[in-house]
Amino acid sequence: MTPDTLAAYRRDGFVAGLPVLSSAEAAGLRDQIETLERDHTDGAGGHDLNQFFRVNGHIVLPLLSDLARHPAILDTVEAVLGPNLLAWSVELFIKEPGSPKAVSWHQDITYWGMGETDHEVTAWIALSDVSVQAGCMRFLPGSHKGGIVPHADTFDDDNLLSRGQEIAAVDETQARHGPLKPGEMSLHHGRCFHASGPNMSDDRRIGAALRYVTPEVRQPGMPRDYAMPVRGVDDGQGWIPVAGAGGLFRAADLALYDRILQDQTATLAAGADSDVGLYASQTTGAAL
Ligand SMILES: O=C(O)CCC(=O)C(=O)O
Repeated sequence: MTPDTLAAYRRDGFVAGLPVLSSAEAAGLRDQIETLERDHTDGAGGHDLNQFFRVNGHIVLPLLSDLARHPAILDTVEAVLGPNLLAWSVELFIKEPGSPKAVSWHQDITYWGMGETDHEVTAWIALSDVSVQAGCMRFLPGSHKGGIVPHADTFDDDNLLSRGQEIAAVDETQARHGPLKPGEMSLHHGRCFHASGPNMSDDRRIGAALRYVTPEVRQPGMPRDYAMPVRGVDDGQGWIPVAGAGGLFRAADLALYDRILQDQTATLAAGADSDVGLYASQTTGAAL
């Protein structure tokens, strides 16, 4: 992370095209994801694989807890947030070739229950060619400098977000695309307006969103939320520390997964007037 790149992040609320994984590492991770899809679609413990991919996958899938601890990713995140880091959430965003699935304009932090903190960042890692054609993210520069704006829930089937939430009126004329090659990363601030279009390419579009916070961030709506300390020290005041997956679908990790889901749901699904399927306590056999 050069000083210019850091300055661009602070000015715009996002930065794209940061090389963090080799193309062999990115291909290896993609292969692990596709092996899970082939062998474990039904997931475990009453949750299908899609739910683990979309919500807190680092609790039960070693590939995702390992990725959240990757030194090159943490070096970059440390330049933004400082030396003490926790991984709060890990999610995969996959769009099949030709799929209409898209992501509406939103600010991540709207439903996280953390208020408007600046002590968080999302590191989004491309595990395939995430081109403009493949539906890469686009960002509205400087939008992180304002507060959280109203969002409306659409529950649109073609929206990848948990409740299809969207900001009503966004002036897209200033928006910038953030295309990524496999192994490259973008960073975005939780208040930065961002969206992404359908995948019009002939390959899958696969990305991992790693959400980092610092020890001082609080979740006022919960006694304490869960996060995985990944670098530096945690004072243990704001977060219940979790170790990350100890093996694939380990019984103790599955039990923790359920506890976290139950404790987080009230915050993450707050205000929704329909069920937010991604946070359902049992998904096996259910359409997400
Ligand atoms: O993958 C996408 O297109 C959207 C991801 C996103 O909204 C996020 O990581 O916050």
